[in-house]
Amino acid sequence: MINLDMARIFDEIADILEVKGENPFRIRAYRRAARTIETLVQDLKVIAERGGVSELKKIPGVGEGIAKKIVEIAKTGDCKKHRELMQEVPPGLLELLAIPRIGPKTIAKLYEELEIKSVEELEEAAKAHKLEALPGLGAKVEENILKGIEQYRRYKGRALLSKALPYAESIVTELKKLDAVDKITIAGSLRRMRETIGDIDILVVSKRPKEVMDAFTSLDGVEDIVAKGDTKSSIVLKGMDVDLRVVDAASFGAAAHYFTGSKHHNIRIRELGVKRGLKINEYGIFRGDEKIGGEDEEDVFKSVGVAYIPPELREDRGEVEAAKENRIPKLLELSDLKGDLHVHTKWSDGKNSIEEMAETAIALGYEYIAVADHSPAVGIAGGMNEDKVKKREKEIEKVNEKFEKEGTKFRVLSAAEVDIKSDFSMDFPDEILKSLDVVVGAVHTKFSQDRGTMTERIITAMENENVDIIAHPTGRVLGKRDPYEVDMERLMEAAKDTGTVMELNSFPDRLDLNDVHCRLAKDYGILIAISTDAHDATQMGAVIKYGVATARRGWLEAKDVVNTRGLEEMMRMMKG
Ligand code: DGT
Ligand code: CA
Ligand code: CA
Repeated sequence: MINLDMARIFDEIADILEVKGENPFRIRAYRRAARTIETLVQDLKVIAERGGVSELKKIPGVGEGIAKKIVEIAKTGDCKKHRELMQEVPPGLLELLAIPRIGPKTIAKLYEELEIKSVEELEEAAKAHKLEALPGLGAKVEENILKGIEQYRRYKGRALLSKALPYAESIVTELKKLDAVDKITIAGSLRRMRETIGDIDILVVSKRPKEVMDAFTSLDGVEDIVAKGDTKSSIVLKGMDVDLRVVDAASFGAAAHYFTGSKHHNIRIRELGVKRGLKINEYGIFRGDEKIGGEDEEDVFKSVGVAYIPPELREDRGEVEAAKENRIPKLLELSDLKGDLHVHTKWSDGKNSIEEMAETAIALGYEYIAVADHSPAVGIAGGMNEDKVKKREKEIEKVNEKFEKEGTKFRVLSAAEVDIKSDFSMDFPDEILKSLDVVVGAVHTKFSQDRGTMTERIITAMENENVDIIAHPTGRVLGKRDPYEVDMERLMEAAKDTGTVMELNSFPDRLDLNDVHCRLAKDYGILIAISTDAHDATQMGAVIKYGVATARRGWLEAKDVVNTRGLEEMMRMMKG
């Protein structure tokens, strides 16, 4: 049972209570607990076993009732309240909650009146115009529900950062062309660079909002105009919801802060304001009726006496306290990186040759790449046998000689992404591992092993003196595959003990380690390698920014990341 599963149970309880129309305070309590638990680095089960209810209650958002349930789940793997509630509603009904534009009250009504309990039944009823007749619904709602279902199906609620960011950037580019736009910024979760994005938020300063809104609602790719007003409009663009707000120049900073969020971060800042007799909202900073600031975002932080907090940190994970004490880290920048320690070539499942990958890396300003082609066990990925490794070595040497002759300061490191097999052995014998400059160990099979076994499996790999880096340590693929169960704290301890580096895989559907794990790694004093896992040359430059963003969200500084070092220093920091 991992924290995420506990969070899911509390979310489901909240969902059902919501459909049943129960007390909103209770619903909110479950949701709040779920959000906290999701991002908690410590293992809840361990806390429950060690300290019980009293220890659990120290976690923000966890009260007596929820603490008891956590203890129950930790002990039995199950929660009675959850089980009982689940029996009260048909399973499909909860899925309906994930459909945009339809709320729990409507869902409850549709269930009572028409016995609608699945997305399919809802779609059928809406198409047959059965909803129109119900009190309080009507044709417009019906139409909205159908659009909502379509959207839900295509995007299941949240989009990957890598999808939302280019859309948002192109909207900003288009709107910037308008004379009526004085200033424009991305806000919301996208500015915070969360791994998934609910909707895109954009903020504009303009004296002629109508022109801006007209342009916004007629952008290329607009599928629907959900709302159009002078201060706020919402559209659906290529399946994504986009909110645009227009504010006065004098409110821009306050609005940028407010709409960047997160909501919990905002609440913390607002509380600090209240202590100083200030009111802080999206319009500005006020003492009584007098507006004392809000034009620049810095005003907000200054007014409450804290240092500037970069957007990636605004998650109410201790950043406000850190800013108070002037301990905001100097976050990693893309330009700090000097190489990529996990890329593939034609020697396994990559598209490009070693030389092509190297040329691209040089163009990115790197000093080295580690070509980490697959080991044999990963058959579908064209894994290399030992003979191939030796042949590849010759080509690596040739490429390196060429660079040396040219006087290019660049080195291709001979590496492999070696499968950590389910029997805990490595997929190459030690002599091959020893011959490589960098060994990247990774799990590719038997994701279903239990938590203890999976943890031991990876720790055994870390204990091999030839294994330098553990790639994508939880194996998750966002929207496709949940992380396998593993005891992250024990992995971190073992990484520390053995001097093993852990990877932050920059692929936007991996981002593994995630932001919370990166922060944990930093606390443990473990080095992170931010790698791309590029399977073609263009990916190397394209996805690295998502890795850097995730590292920043994990509070990482250049010193916490091994590939910010030059070649010699980086190699000295590796184990084998
Ligand atoms: P998302 O879209 O789900 O990925 O996440 P956000 O953070 O972009 O959330 P969104 O789009 O609902 O709202 C944008 C920002 O507006 C949010 O980060 C903080 C601010 N905000 C929204 N509602 C509230 C609220 O009720 N209270 C406060 N303090 N801020 C709010
Ligand atoms: Ca948003
Ligand atoms: Ca929004």
